[in-house]
Amino acid sequence: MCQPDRVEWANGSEAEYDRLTQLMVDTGMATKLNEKKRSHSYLFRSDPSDVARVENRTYIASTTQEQAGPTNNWIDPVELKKTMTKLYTGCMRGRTMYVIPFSMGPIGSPISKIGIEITDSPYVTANMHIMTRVGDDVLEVLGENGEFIPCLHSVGAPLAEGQQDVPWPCAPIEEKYIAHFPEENLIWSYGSGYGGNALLGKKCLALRIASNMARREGWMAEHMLILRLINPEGKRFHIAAAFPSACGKTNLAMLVPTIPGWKCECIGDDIAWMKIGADGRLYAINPEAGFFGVAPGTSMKSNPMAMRSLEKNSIFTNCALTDDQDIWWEGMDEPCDHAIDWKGHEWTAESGKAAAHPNARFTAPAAQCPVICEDWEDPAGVPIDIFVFGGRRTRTVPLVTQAFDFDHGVFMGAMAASETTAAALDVGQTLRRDPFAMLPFCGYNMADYWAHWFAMGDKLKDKAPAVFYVNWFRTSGEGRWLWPGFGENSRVLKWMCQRIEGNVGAQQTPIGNMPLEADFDLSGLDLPPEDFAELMEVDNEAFRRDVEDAEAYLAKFGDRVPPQLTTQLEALKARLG
Ligand code: OXD
Ligand code: MN
Repeated sequence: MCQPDRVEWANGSEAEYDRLTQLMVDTGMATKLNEKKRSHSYLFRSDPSDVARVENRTYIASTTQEQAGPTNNWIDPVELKKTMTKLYTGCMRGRTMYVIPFSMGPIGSPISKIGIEITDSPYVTANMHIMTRVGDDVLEVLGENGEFIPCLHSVGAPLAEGQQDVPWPCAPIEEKYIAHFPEENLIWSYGSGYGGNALLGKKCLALRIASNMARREGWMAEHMLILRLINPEGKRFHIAAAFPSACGKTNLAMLVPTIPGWKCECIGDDIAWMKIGADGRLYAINPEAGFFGVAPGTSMKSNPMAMRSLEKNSIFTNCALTDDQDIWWEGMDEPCDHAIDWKGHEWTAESGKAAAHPNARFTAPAAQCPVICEDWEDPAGVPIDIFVFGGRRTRTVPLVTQAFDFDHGVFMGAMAASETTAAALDVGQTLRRDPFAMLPFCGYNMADYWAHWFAMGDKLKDKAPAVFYVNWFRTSGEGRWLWPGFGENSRVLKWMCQRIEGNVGAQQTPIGNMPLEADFDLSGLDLPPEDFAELMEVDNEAFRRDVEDAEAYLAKFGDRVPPQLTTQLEALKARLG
């Protein structure tokens, strides 16, 4: 159907990576960075129209629209296949088709899944080397008739005989389709070469398709970082946290605690797959092998462990190129006066424009993270003690709240809302409800997904993780951040650990349990008491407005809303008075 000029099987080897990156340097798609500063690393500039996920071109093509639900775009699968087959026919002319066998999760783990991505993008192939486990050993596990998830991808830009290629081929927006056929575990992506649209193991497989499989098979596929926190006595706590895109998941995943004696290790920064283990607890693995992080704002101050993860063997997309052939972005530690910006143009600091695109990314091997857990690839996963939900809210939502119980926690996750960021191209700059940070990633009806969360809670019973809701982004009336964030977030995590250990009490408020000031570790932090009070303030009136908004939101899901959610909403209303 795609009619490529050549077909190559990817084996995941370094020689293959080097050959592909050299090919892209030769064709002008990639720039090799200064070997002394950033060894074995490359910069790419995308087409200016192809810089982020495209949510309004992302489809869940289940048999019925109800299965996809009101938060997903739906097209009849037969119709969509017809449209896309037309687009795919001949789409790889003049190009090489790469066949990439990959494993999400450690090869051979019982929680892992195998995918095969077919793509005409060498950029995608190189990124897949970092983000997943690619290679012949995947084919060995697959054997003659093992199960795999087929992922078809094309940049949608066939080349006519003798036609000169462009540095970043892609199709116009109205021809882009990021399509999922959940009943068949099938992914078809056309027209974009960027990130979550094209690296199909990530959002398409590990979240949209996997969320469907997880529901059918009784496990969970979540948009969550996974970290291990170790207290001064050496006790380990495993935390899985869901925040919308570009709200600091990568920073929290690699946190360097500021409180003495506490240590943090990273297991994953974006996706968690979780299954109930033989002991009845919930075990999580990171299905990915790399970090595809937002570059701007990442610095030695905000995330030193990420900065050290990308010192070598990394791919950069839409970052600026410095005069000494290194990368730069807004918010990096050293200022930059002159560079080539993400569009390939001369740039100076005086121009007032951004040198890197706000959704510029780094792709770095997870194994290069200095604080990666020694056992991050343990096929058994880690037992989750704590779930954290949150979003970006400049007003209303306090620094930390603990759910009264698991069902209340599910309610908190389901009602999460956040101010939007640059990770998606087309969602506008407003507050949007983003349940469990899964709004763009849940591959089926969101109301059924909430029901699945409640059902998991029923199975886990008293082994269910404790649930907390956080907001690092609250500002004062004048718009000043009230909380320093980053490493200081360890203080909030410490309180959570103390709560589940039963070492500290709490103050009961209508929205949940909150810290007693005397228990919350602020030692060594220059935080005015009035700022702390404002961070923890619960404005019942604001929450009553929030409840009204939540009710209007839930109405979209009609009678599919699980009764437990309605019960929680009514209980909150009663507590708010
Ligand atoms: C991501 C995202 O790329 O959430 O991780 O957008
Ligand atoms: Mn993400």
